Order: sequence, then structure tokens, then C-alpha cells
Amino acid sequence: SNKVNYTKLSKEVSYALRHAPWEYELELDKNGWVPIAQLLQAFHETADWQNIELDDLKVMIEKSEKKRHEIKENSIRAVYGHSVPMKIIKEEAIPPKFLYHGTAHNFLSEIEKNGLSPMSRQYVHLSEDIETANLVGKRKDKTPIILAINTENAREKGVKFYLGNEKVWLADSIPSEFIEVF
Ligand code: HQG
Repeated sequence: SNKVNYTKLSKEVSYALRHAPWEYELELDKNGWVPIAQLLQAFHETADWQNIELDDLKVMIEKSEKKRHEIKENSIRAVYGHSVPMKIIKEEAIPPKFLYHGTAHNFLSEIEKNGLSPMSRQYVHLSEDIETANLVGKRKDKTPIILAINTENAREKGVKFYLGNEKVWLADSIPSEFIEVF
């Protein structure tokens, strides 16, 4: 439909699939998937989304500058960002030697002391490139700091990394010894 506000739809789909599936009577499987039919049914019961269709979800994903959601067969999931109580299982993979994390100046001393924690999400979010890290950090600080994570050293000491999308990697936590201000 041509009247759909895809940014607004994406935000509500993220809310449902990352944070509060129960508000939509949805149950995520262990990898975060839900049947598209169930998501559409739940959204049709809201005031804002009575007419959305599968095609709208596809356009929402295509139009987004970030790959936040993905569709496979008859299911949809959020790719990253989860805060639901049950930990979503992500696929372990070997990242590039350095990953980056953009954050606010205010957090630096805490991060240097305690490393990177997932805070309110399930995983720490890391960026493949500095530009992306900068955009992430800008959500918190006009002139964010960029941290570089030595993933090779971290992996040698048992830190695991997981696939998000082409630009986003995930980790359970990153001890400060593997973090440097870039
Ligand atoms: C900070 C958005 C103090 C961390 C983005 C970050 C990303 C600590 C904040 C994705 C800390 C958490 C995730 C510690 C970490 N002490 N502060 N020990 N450890 N922090 O929003 O990575 O548009 O949960 O530096 O673009 O900023 O929603 O994580 O600043 O891809 O798709 O705690 O969400 O994507 O903040 O962002 P967040 P994030 P979407």
C-alpha cells in the first residue's frame, strides 16, 4: 500500500520482535523467528496497521538503510537488538581482526574499567567499519568516541563473536584488555 509509513512500521516491528513480543501475543523461537502470518494478524488488531500485508514488510526491509529485519520462508525476525528475557541464539563466526564501537564520551571511564557490556540488550553491538560505529555513537554523543576491538586477541582468550548483518557483529561482552580508543 502506498500510504504506509515504513519508518514507523519498522520501529513497531522492531519493538515487537526485539523487546515485547508478548504485547502482540507472539512467541519468538530460539533464533528470534516468528511466523509472518502471526505478526500480520497481531498488527491488524492495532489501530495503526489494519491493512499491512506481507509486501509492506518486504518494502519496509528494502527501504531501510539498515538491515534490521529479515524474512526467510514464512517467518520474520529482528537481526539484532534484542532485549527479551530468553536469550536469542546467534550464529558464531570469525569477525575481521578489528571491530569498532561508537559510544559517548561519558561512558569511556566505565568501559575502560569494566569493558563493554550488553547493558539493556542481550549482546554487545559492534560495527565492521568506523563510519558505521560513528553513526551508532552519534545517537548518544555529537562527537562520539570510537573504540577498536582486537577480535583476534579476544578470540584467543575465549571471547565469542556472532553474526548480526553485514555491518553489525554481536558479542556477549568484551573485556577492557581488548579495547582501545581509536
Ligand atoms: C554503553 C542501534 C557504561 C555502550 C545501533 C552503548 C546499533 C556501557 C550503551 C544497535 C558499558 C548501550 C546497538 C559499560 C557498554 N559502562 N556504558 N560497561 N558497556 N556501554 O543502544 O551499541 O537503529 O543498547 O557503549 O545503531 O549503542 O536500533 O547499544 O552506548 O546497531 O537498529 O551502553 O542499536 O540500531 O546502548 O546500539 P545500546 P548500541 P537500530
